[in-house]
Amino acid sequence: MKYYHPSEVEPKWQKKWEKAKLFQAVDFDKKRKKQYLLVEFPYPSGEGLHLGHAFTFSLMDVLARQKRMLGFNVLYPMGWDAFGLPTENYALKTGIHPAEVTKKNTARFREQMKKMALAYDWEREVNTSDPQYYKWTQWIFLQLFKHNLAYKAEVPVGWCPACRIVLANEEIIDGHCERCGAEAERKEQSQWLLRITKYAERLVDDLDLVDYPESVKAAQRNWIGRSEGVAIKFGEIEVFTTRVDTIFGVTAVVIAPEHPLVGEILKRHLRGGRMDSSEVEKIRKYVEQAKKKSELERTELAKEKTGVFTGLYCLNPVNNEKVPIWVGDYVVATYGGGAVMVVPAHDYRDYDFGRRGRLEIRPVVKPQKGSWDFEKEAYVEEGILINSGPFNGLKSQEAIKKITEWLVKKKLGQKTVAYKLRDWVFSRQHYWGEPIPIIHCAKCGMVPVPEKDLPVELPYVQKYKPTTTGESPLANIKNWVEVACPECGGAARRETDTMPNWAGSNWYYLRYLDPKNKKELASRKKIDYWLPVDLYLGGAEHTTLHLLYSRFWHKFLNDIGVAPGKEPYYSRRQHGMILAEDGEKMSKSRGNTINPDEIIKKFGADTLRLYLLFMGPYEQTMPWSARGLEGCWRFLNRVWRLTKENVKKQKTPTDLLIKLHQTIKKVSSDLEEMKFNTAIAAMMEFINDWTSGFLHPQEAELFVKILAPFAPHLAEELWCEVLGQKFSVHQQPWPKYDDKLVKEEMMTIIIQVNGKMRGEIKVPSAKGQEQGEAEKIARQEPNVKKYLEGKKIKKVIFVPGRIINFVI
Ligand code: ANZ
Ligand code: ZN
Repeated sequence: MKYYHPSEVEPKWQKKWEKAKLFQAVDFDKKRKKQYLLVEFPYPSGEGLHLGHAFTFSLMDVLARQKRMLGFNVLYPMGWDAFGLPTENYALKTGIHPAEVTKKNTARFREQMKKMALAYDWEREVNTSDPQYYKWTQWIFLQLFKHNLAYKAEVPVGWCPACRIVLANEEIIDGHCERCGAEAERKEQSQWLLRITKYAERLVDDLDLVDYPESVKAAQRNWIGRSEGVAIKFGEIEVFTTRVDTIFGVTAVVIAPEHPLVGEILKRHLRGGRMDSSEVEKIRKYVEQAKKKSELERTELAKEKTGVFTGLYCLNPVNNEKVPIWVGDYVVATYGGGAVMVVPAHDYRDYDFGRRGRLEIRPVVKPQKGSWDFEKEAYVEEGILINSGPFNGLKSQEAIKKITEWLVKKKLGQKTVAYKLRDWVFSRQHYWGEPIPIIHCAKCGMVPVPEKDLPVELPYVQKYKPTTTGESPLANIKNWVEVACPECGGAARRETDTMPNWAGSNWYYLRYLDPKNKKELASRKKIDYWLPVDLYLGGAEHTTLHLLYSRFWHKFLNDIGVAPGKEPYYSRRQHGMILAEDGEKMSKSRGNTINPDEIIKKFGADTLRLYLLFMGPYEQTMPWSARGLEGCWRFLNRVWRLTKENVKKQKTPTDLLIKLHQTIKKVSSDLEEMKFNTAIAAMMEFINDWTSGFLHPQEAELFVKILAPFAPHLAEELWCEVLGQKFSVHQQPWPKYDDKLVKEEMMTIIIQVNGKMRGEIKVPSAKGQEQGEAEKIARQEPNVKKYLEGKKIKKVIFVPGRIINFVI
């Protein structure tokens, strides 16, 4: 064999590993420290494993293997996030049942993962669409329901007319359906909601307990959107402001079209007849139209801030001024009470709203230095108060304190915290999801399905097309929908909505711990042993909500005594994206995708794994390079050849030995920091030195061990077949480097013969200082040897650490 043949070597070891069950995690192992490594589990799409999957899984696989060698009891499990629209859509198109489609797809993924030598503990595989799994997703829902954290309400929801599905906020991208791109509409529909807002504060505060990248924490905080401010009574309207220092500049109060007062105002007008009916009609029309628009259209996408005057006034509590009340759709109904005090001089939105002579622009804060033209633009920074009665001259922060105190004392206001976070719309009107385990009874109302009757299985039917009415397709399945009420035994109907895709992925890290448990979602003892997840690795896209939702569920499960700790994931890291060779995003339509199967076929899985990790720092966006890939292929081949040819049972030259130990040190510390690429670079550098020297078999073994997590097949082949060691290299302890050797610095000494340079040698610093040692090494130098052959040496001049001159 001139070249190493992965197509023969790789399947051979894969089979052996599988048989030997090398990668199982051991519950309750007390001798070793546990290490729970989690990667985001894939959606088993029909396209199979893509390069992005191969990338994440390989990153974690290297860590998992190395941690095992370091003596940890490693749990690195895998499963399938299998519910969701693509499968349902594919099933609708082909007529194959989604469960069948899922089975086929997961089989293919599993196959591909095994080909990549991803060392999972397959005994712990989970599948969110398996009734034995979603039984517990339903169980968690029931607990939420019983704790009043799940409720039904009419809510304005996004609606995709093409997919005929309710869209959650996060599924509407710039006003369009995330999946099909159709323009999203709005409509009111009765939906299940989860009261995540009850956990808003803890979801922010507990970020201090976890090790996430700052950007990830910021995204969590941002989504939750916590603001500290004051709720102030302007007569019967309560407004929320974060800038109470601007209260003397208020020239209107604007309430959201959904504000309860709007209906009241309309009624009052009709009764009192103070306003003529066309004016009243104008208000009614405005309110109706606003309700049709999405929040985005009303706020960020709106060209200008619109509104109508209600004809009524309220009082500004600080100066008893009459303030006109307007209705404006830029005010969000669900935030801060749905009413704002308008300060056109100091807020961009208010400035825009008050422009065109609608409202007076009254400056009440001026910059500390310089002047400002309030007619041209709002001054939104803090500054010094003016036109503010007794508070004139105060700095904004002091004024906020003083005015708040005053309002609180007079009972006209109170400190509050507002959150942007809303309750989570938790129902979908689709077939391929977890049925919500509730029964509607005319007499008893909403009755939870008794726990003994879980799971509520999806009926296995052929017709699961979404209905055009917006109802779930399950509503059409009569013999499934119609049930006896668990409480009164009367005729009742099942809830026909299903859960969103997020549900199953909210808690899968728990089910891995005890995937076959029939009595509980997982045994508490096992959960206590393994949690928290030590490292959670995933992509940077679409993770904000997944993290938020699963943190929420974990906190709830902690509250009801199911799981320990406040947070599920102790640390989180996010990998970057691999771009196509042309620097663009890989996409089927561009035709620039790289298929991992083809790479494996040509170069083997080891080369693919190695290259994915070698491309650059894992958290960066990096373009694929065929040349880089080939470089890794050549590297592995050189390792293969060197292990066969440059290993001898003789003392390894000191400089090579030093280099080896330095490499072990570098790879060890780099892996601790997930610097995969520099670890690989260090190994590449090492084999350059190895090419010009021989390693003792014992030292060659050390190198094979540190290569093992990266190139598991080749390492096993070298370990067992070339070095003749016992299966398996993956059960060896991670090598320790010799500290003395690592610290040993090498120096270069120039060798001269009669003052002319004839060569140079590299020696450990200690030896380079000492004539005897250095001279011995220098005489061995082939070129120098030639000049000294048969000559009589008259004198040796030695300059420690620099020169040896043989005078002949
Ligand atoms: C007066 C004011 C003056 C404001 C000023 C700001 C600057 P954050 O920081 O995002 O929490 N606001 C309050 N409720 C609102 C609602 N339901 N819809 C739209 N806007 C609302 O923003 C808080 C500020 O947003 C509040 O402070 C209020 O405007 C506005 F120079 O009050 B401010
Ligand atoms: Zn009943």
